[in-house]
Amino acid sequence: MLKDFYVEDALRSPEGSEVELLGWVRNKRVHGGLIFIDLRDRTGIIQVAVKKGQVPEECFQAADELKQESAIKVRGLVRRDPRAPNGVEIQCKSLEVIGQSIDDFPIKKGVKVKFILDNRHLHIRSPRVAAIMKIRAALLNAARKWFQEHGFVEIHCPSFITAAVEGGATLFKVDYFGREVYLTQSSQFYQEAAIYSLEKVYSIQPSFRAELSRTRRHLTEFWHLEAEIAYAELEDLLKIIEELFYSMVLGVCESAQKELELLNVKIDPEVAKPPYPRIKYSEALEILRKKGFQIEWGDDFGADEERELSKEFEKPFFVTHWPKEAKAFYHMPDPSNPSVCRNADLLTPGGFGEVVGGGQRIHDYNQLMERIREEGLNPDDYKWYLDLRRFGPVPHSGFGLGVERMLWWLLKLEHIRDACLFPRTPARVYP
Ligand code: NSS
Repeated sequence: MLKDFYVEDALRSPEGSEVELLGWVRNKRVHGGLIFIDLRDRTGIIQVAVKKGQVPEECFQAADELKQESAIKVRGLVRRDPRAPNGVEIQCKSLEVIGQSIDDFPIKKGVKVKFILDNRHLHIRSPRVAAIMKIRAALLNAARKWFQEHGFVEIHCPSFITAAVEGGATLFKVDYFGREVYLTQSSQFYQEAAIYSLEKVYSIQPSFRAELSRTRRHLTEFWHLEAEIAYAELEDLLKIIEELFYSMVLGVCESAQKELELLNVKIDPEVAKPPYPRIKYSEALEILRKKGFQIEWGDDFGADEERELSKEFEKPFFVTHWPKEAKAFYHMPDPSNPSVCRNADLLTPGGFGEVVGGGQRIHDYNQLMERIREEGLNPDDYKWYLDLRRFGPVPHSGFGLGVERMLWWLLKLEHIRDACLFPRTPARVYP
């Protein structure tokens, strides 16, 4: 029983044609001898009318007893009817129960957020969640297409690691056969190793952060789209990021129109059209101080600062040249002003904030060693990473984009967890 006919096909079928549909009962309304079933599948919802006398009695009985989310097979005739949702109704000729729901479906209107999250495995059947997941897939399809067209090789990196990429404070510890290792925060270091053979690489895989921040934009496990490019300097990198970002937004607009409509989200791709404004950290600091933030030179921006700063912009924008102390040790100090680095964050407008972090890496062995020592890190922990600077180092740059962060902004989601099928936050590892 391989399914090859869907609700969207039925909606397009000519008046009077006979169709067979497999789906789930989204909703049921009984009006005496007439039962309306909203049948749901991956492509949409269609109304099925089951009329006493027009179907075998056992089918009518089965329809009458159906509970929400039962799986059914329906055969019937396509009828245009302006009263039906979508303007089409199936006049049922036969109905078969494939999988019975043995209880009342627990997800109902008015239930609490916690209850919905505890029942995420059932809640994801909602058309809204399905639409978000399809848009998420469209976003990554567009990214892969862009990378392929630009000569990047997709690689896959380990998740068990032995030393921090983005600082020790957010490392998840894992007992690895009695040895303490960590879950990776970023594939960057492996990508840096890979460019010495593949030159332009990208990966899309989970990263982990033991961040106790209960904000609308932090997950403990998120999907990280990262790329690393040999010979690229900061300016080259910013162009790559904005071109990729734009093509991802365009990709969603082109291939997920139906889903955007379902979510009632309108995206104007012009918003994401390069070039993006670029401001230096020092300028961002000025803006924030004028807005009343008491923020010291060298501080990284928190959620509040990012939100307020990003309200000043209509387009995604880069904040470049961050002080050394605000970011990780691997960022290349700017030769013309070594207190800042050749790095950049991309922030989205309208209060959403950082979506991409990246920059040019230190490729000189001694300079990297000096920064590792300066940060009080143990060079032994970074032995293989330092090794990359011992054999033919070249300038290179890269970035990481938070997939859920981008969706959060693009779809103006209430919370970043809405961008995940099964979100992981400090309070949630179930289901
Ligand atoms: O810490 S980042 O800013 N940068 C890196 O990890 C680099 N090592 C990436 C690289 O250059 N290859 O994280 C990058 C992005 C950041 O802009 C967010 O969009 C996302 O990863 N990110 C997160 N998303 C959701 N939840 C959490 N906790 C989170 N942390 C980072």
